Amino acid sequence: MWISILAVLIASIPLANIGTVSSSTVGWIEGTVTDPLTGSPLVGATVTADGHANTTDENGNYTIEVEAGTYNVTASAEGYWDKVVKNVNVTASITIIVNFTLSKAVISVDPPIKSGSANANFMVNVTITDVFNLYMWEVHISFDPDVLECTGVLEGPFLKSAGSTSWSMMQPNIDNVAGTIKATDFLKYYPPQGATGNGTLCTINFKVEVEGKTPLHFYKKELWTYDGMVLVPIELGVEDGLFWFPGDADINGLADMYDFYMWREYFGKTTGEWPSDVNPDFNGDMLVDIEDFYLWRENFGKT
Ligand SMILES: [Ca+2]
Ligand SMILES: [Ca+2]
Repeated sequence: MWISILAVLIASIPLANIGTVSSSTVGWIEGTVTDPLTGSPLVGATVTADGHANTTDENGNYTIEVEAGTYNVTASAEGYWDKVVKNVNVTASITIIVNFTLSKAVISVDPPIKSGSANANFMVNVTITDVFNLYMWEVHISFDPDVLECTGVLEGPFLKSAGSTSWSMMQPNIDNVAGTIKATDFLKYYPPQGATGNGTLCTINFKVEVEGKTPLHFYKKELWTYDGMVLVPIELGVEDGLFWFPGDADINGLADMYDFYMWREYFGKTTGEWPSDVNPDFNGDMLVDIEDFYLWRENFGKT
């Protein structure tokens, strides 16, 4: 199912090039590199074909001259994930078109850091940003089952904004012994457009077993778009989440006075109003208040 990329390989003979052929063994790879979300050409993107490289012009176009043969062609641009088209077959005197749309999608846990006291319940979202035409996703997340118990996974609004989904027939697999959550969802009837932009794929509910630390780690994350024939993987970045012991607002491994200062700085604030790499909300109720101070005091000196 991954060979769909052949769909974008359209061979053509450019008449303009015929007069310039210096060797009958030379052919060309050319195409455009664009941002799928805006449709804009990417200027100055680098395209390489096994050592031969060129950059895109102001219209996002590139040409690479190579000896006839088979090449892996890679496009890269700052702020985007590299994309590789494998086994591009170049024939002498022929131009083969390889167009790229580059992804900058990132999957993450939101909020990225949570803490909570024993028996507290909290939820985190699995969110996606900057995705284009999403049709299917699958994520596997691991956690320490001594620290957390997963009590449920709910479908988010993002994918179903594009059409009917498979969620009700593909129940998430939750294993509180191994500490794993496996969830997947796809657009059942392949509508003309998938889901584009930013949104929540699913919401995960946890119960705190004991105050402790565990990453919420994506050990598998795959997104697919649909090219009219088959599903095609979308390149993406990933940001794991973190469950952390209460009292350590600056996440340096120790609950001390600096964490109190941070708690005081964000007192009265709600989730989103403090930086994503700190956590002054020790009980995980999305608000920094006096309850969090009591937890800090209780945990003072802990590592
Ligand atoms: Ca600290
Ligand atoms: Ca709180």
